Order: sequence, then C-alpha cells, then structure tokens
Amino acid sequence: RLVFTDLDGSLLDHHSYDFSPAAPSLACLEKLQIPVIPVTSKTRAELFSLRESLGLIATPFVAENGAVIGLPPSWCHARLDRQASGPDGMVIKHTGVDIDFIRARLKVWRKRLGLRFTGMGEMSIEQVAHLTGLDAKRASDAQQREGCEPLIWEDDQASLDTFRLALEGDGLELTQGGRFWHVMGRGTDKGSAVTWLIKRFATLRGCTPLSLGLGDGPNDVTMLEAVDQAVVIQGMHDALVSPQSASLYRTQALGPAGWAEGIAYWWGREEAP
Ligand code: 2M8
Ligand code: MG
Ligand code: MG
Repeated sequence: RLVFTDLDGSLLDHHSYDFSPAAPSLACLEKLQIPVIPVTSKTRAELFSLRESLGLIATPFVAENGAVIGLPPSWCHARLDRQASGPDGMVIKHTGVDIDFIRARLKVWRKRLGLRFTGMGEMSIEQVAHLTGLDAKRASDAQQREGCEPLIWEDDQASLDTFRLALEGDGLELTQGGRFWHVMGRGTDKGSAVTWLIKRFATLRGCTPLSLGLGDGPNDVTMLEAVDQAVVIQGMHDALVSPQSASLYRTQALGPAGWAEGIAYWWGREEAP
C-alpha cells in the first residue's frame, strides 16, 4: 500500500502548518511500513526540513506540483537512475520546464497583455512571509523554485482566461493552490507524478500497490484521480471540482484532523491506522 498526500490544508493546517492531529495516524502507518509520500506545491528546499519533522525521510516526495520528484535509494532503479544528486542522498528528477523559461514568459505576457499579477520570484522575503504566514527562513525556501512559479492574481477573471490561453501557446499551464495560482509545464501535475511513482513501485516490487490519496485543493484533483481510494479534505475550496473517482470520501474535519479521518475511513481505526 502507498499513501500520497498534499501538505498545506491537508496533512498540515492551512494557517499554522501544524500536523499534530494527524501524528497518531502517521505513526501507525510507519509501524505498518506503509510509505507516506508528500505531493505538494512546496519546493525541494522547503521539503528538506519538513520531511524530517514529519518523519518522512525514507519515502519519495513530489515537489512543485509534480515538476520535481525525489527518490530515496530504496526506490531507485539500478540502470534507470543517475547517482543521488540531492544533499540528502535523494535522486532528483525534473519532469517539466525550467523556472527561468517560465519566469521569462510571465514577464512577456504581463507586458504584452497589460496584466496585473506578482510572481513569487519578484516578491521580497517579507512579502512572501506576510502572504503565507511562513517565517523568513521558510519563506526564502519557498522562493527556491525549479519548475513551478506561484503568483498572486491581481486582475479580473476574463484576463485570467486570456492569460491561460497565452500560456498554452508556450507549453505552460495554470493550476490553483490554496493561496496562489501556479504556472508550470504542460502535462506536469500531481497526478502524472503519482502515476509515475506507482509504476516505479510496481517495477521494483513486481506488484501493483493499493494507493490512497488525500488533498484539499484544485491542484490535487489529478492526484485524486490517479489513486485507487481518494479523500477530499474539507477546506478553503468549497467549489473543488469533483474528482472523477468512484472511491471518494469527503471529510467533515479540516486539515490534519480531516487527514486522520480520511485514513481511518478507508483503512479502519484498529487493524490498520
Ligand atoms: C504555495 O503553495 C500553496 C499550496 O496550496 C498555495 O498555493 O497556497 C507555495 O508557494 C509553497 O511553496 C508554499 O510553501 C505555500 C505556503 O503557503 O504556498
Ligand atoms: Mg492543499
Ligand atoms: Mg498543495
């Protein structure tokens, strides 16, 4: 079995980034040796410290909405993967488009179409900290982007539609997180990264795992569609488009309490988590 989870608003509280209500379920999953794989908009730099506090250092991770995948040695393939390139011994894969290209195209379209938005790379650390509630160190880590640029949209809905079309021509697409819009390469999304990891697991172990996914935002829909059992965590996005999953549970509780509720719903409280 495998668990794929969004962080902000799901395993972590949307405002405080606390995960204590989910800690007993996490401990239980660890005891059962079920990998919990973070699938997030956050950067590799943010995950470096977060994975340690969550106790998720031996599992893969998906950063920047699928643009970056990290594999621990146990998930590596002797012939398909390069040597570990991350500071923490992880093999890092970049699936999408380089951040410099994304940022350059954002500037072009803002000027040509007269749009109003601010990219995270253009903000000061103080601005990012103010918008997200992260401390200065974490805000600076959030700015270390490789393949996905978050932005604050300051224009109207019609302009957003035009913007989306303009990006399409560049091979880029837009998705929505809890606070920001995110721009990344077309075909890069959480669902594709999750599908890739499930396939890798099957290649290495010789069996297809039962997969459970948990998320709260529009950028989680592709992930929830890629797993066998899905949990939509109640949160900031009431209008979250229903994932096309037959096996979908919607939680009553928010954030990490909803996370524990979702795990218990699918896998029970006693025998499993
Ligand atoms: C951004 O991601 C969240 C994900 O839902 C958002 O759009 O609100 C990213 O910049 C991420 O790197 C950062 O940690 C997070 C902080 O709230 O915001
Ligand atoms: Mg979220
Ligand atoms: Mg997220």
